[in-house]
Amino acid sequence: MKSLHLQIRFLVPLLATLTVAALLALPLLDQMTLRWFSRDLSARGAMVAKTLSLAISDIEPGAKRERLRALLERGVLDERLVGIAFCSADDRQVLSTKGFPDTLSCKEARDVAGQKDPRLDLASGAVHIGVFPVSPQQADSDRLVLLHDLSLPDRRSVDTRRYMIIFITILGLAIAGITMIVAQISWRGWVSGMRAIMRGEGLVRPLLQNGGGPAPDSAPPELQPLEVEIRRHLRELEDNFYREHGPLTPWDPERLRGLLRTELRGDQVIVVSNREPYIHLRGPDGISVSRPASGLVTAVEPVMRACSGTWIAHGSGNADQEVVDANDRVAVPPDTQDYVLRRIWLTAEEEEGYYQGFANEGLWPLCHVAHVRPVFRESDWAQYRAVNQRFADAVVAEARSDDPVVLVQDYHFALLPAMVREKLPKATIITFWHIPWPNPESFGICPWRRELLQGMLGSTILGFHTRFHCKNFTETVDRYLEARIEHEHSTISYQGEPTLVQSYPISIAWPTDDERAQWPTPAAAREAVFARLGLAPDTMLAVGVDRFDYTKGILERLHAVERLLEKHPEWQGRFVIVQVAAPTRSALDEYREFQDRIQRVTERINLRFGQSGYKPVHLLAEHHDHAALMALYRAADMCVVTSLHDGMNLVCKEFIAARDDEQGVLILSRFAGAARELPEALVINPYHVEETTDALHRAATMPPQEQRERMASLRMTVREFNVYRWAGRMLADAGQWRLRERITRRVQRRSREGAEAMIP
Ligand code: GDG
Repeated sequence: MKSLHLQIRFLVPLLATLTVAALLALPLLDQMTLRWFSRDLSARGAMVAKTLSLAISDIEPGAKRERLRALLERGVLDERLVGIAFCSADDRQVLSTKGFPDTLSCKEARDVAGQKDPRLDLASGAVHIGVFPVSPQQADSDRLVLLHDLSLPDRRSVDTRRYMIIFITILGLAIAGITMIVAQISWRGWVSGMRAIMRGEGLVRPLLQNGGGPAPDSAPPELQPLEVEIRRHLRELEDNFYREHGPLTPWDPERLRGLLRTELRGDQVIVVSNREPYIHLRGPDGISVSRPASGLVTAVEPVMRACSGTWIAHGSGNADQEVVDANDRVAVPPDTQDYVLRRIWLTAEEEEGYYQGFANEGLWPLCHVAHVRPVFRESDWAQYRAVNQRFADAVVAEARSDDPVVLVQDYHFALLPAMVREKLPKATIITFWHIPWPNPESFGICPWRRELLQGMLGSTILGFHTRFHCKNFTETVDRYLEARIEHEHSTISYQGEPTLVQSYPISIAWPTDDERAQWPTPAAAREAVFARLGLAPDTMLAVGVDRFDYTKGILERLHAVERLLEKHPEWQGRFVIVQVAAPTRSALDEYREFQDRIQRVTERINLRFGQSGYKPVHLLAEHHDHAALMALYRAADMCVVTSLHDGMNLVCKEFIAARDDEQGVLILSRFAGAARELPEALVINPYHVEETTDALHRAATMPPQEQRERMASLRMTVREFNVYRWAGRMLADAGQWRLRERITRRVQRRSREGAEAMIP
């Protein structure tokens, strides 16, 4: 019914258009028909006149008048001729036939005949007048005037008009009928096509199937552009919804706690790391608490807050011993006391050998392959083994059951998993390697490569940031140990004990609404930062936040800034990079030399491009508190991460989380694990100074709308792939593993009991 209504609405204008066209066309058609007839009559008249002229020339002069009359009377026997007159050269009528009107003179006839339409309306009807010379060769020839009846053409014209109206009406009705049928069919197709699209059939189905041919039930071709358009709009709506609301079941502390309650049944969680999450320091005003600059701490702390376990770490603060209890424990964080920090004390020799020596001079450069030679000393290795054992003993001492969940953090404890496994065979040991894992050849230069691999394979689960690192590790084991590798299940079985090797990209805790409420607005942050650093209001501000480490690509970053000022002089006086370089490992020569070098390069660039009140590089080589970092992130126009090699890099994720105004550009090294998750950043090769320079320029000139698009997308990723997901996925895998272990043990026990019962 609805479609009929629609079609009538469509047909009425169509019929109206046809009627108007017919009304306009008919007079034209009339005129045209009459013109044809007129031309036809002229030709016909000429022929009759010629015949008569020949006959007239044969008449003898004596019999002329009578013979002429008889000739003309014979001529008018033709039904279409009304009358004929014979006129002399001086327009005198010599004689005329009966039908020739008396009122029509030769002169008038000649005048009418000379017109375009030689038509004359008489009382008896309309006539066509033709005037023809009897002897065309003579200038003063006598003339014949022929009057043709025009009623016939008029009648024909009326007939033509009637036929035309009938024809146009039939044509109109036929067009309308066909249109109705086609419209009916297309309308049904459209409606069903649109319904299919709205149901999502045309949207979720792949458009191409079977080697590139269209999907058999894809939308009809005329609907495909519409389908593409609807698909795009729906995707945009979906994206906006997703951006605003996040995933339907987001990973947050509550979900993580739920997982610990259900999948791990509240089992004890013990974290082991070198760096402690809180450092107690004695200063002139008494004891204060500080948070170290460490990606590991940034990531693991929120997880511990959620699961209330025990964190075992090296007590490195000068007031640490003063605040612990008799078992070297202290509840942290100071305000909420969510979990227990168990501190391990290291002697100066232990710290030097295990931490500075083997871990930081050996394993750190070994795994980063950042063109700094690893140093391996026998004495460092001995300390490394001893300290790993001390921490392993502490884990055993802290365990309240024989099967705790132990989270081992980083390259400082490669040997610890096997050591704990020896004492607590049923423990679930999850080791997470926060730094990259190199290829087998690079790792092979370590004299104790086999021992390190054996130690790590004491883990139940071994996690890296990226699949690429997992692959490198598996290949390294394949190269140096006798182990069974099952690529399909991502497991390595060494001496009959399986280890799951998986990638778990680490992240940050997404800021809560309460946290965000404490933040200054970007404008206020900018004002404060600009005032503190004495920057001009039109400054284009880039920030870098790193530990002062040679792997972070700080030198390459400075070279790119220098090149930018050379290549684009318009930025001189306006482009500023603020580089936070938190002091780290300064006891090591390699670090001291690197840090000195950065100081020198900074001074050189500032000397070269600085002006009164302007220096392009602000190197802040000191530890900043969290609020100061937030202010910088929010004040900046761009954040620059140029690591030469980085397991993940959390600074880029912190910058993204800080930009709830969806402004600011992230420049990110492709050698940071984060680059695999954050392609909307400007991804660069930090070794290529020109490329980084161009990225700085592009970031500085990027329109706000593009910044918004990129930042919104980055924020969506970091919010969803947060640190609770990182921990949750590892703990969920651990939970499944424990379930399988329990079932296997039950099955084995029952079959053993069954076998014993069989013995008489
Ligand atoms: C390792 C891997 C991986 C820096 N300066 C200050 C400060 N920081 C904080 C940052 C950030 C953290 O330190 C650095 O994290 P990164 O991830 O960049 O780097 P690493 O410390 O090298 O961490 C790395 C990480 O482990 C986690 O697995 O991503 O690839 O190398 O959170 O904000 N914090 C404070 N003051 C500073 O001056 N408070």
